[in-house]
Amino acid sequence: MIETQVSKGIITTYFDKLQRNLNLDVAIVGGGPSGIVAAYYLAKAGLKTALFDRKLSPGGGMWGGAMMFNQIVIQEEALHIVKEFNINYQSYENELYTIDSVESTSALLYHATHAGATIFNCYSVEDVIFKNDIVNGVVVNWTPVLREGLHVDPLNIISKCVIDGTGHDSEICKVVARKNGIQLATPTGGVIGEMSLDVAEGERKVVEGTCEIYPSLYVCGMASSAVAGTPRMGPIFGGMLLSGKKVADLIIEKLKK
Ligand code: 48F
Repeated sequence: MIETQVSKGIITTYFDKLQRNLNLDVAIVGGGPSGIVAAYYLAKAGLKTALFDRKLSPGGGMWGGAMMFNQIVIQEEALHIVKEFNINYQSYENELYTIDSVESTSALLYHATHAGATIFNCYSVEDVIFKNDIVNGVVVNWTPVLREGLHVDPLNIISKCVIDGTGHDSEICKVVARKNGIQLATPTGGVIGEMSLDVAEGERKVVEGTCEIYPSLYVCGMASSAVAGTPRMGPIFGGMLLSGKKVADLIIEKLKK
């Protein structure tokens, strides 16, 4: 019966995929621009990478441009990433470029999965696994379970490194700080905070904010800015793309040693 075949095709291949991703090199929490770019470069480097996003449609704040005007502005420094993802772009002014938010979000998602990263949508990361004070994985549950407040236990995903790409809420950093009774500080030099401060001061400079904020926990995108407690950045995305590539580079260097 074709009906049974279709159901079986979905169920068996989905659970194969889930089983293959129970032990990872890198678990990325959050499918905004920074997390998806990180997923692409990590998978391209041959690392076993999965990205978890609580929404049905990953992409974070990218789909809507700003105020749902679906155009995105990026700085020239990030143009090589736009080209790598084969996204059309237009030169605007002052070394700024514009891209279509729908084209670019779908391009990021397509190239990340095509490079070998697995994206799990409708997954919320609700906790972090530690082994000997080192972050060693994430605890996931269905977003609808959490939304409904159902009493259903989550599942564990073991991972050598975890990336917090949850945007302004920096949810994973908050969990790690709370569980350890500590405050997560930015590294000396304050690179993380500069990302938003520069824009707040009206400059067009772009900073690729990221770091290993706790052993084996990395932070990228707006989460890194939020951890630093700096003002919210305007809707300009070059830093998000560069931050995703930079966090991938840091992890590739660490894991490939
Ligand atoms: O906020 P978001 O787009 O992350 P980003 O990569 O980019 C920020 C820009 O979009 C924009 C900006 C640029 O100037 O300021 O805001 O830093 O995407 C974060 C994603 O994380 C998901 C959420 O659904 C969103 O798609 N997310 C947040 N918390 C969790 C999560 C969680 N606990 N588990 C799974 N996904």
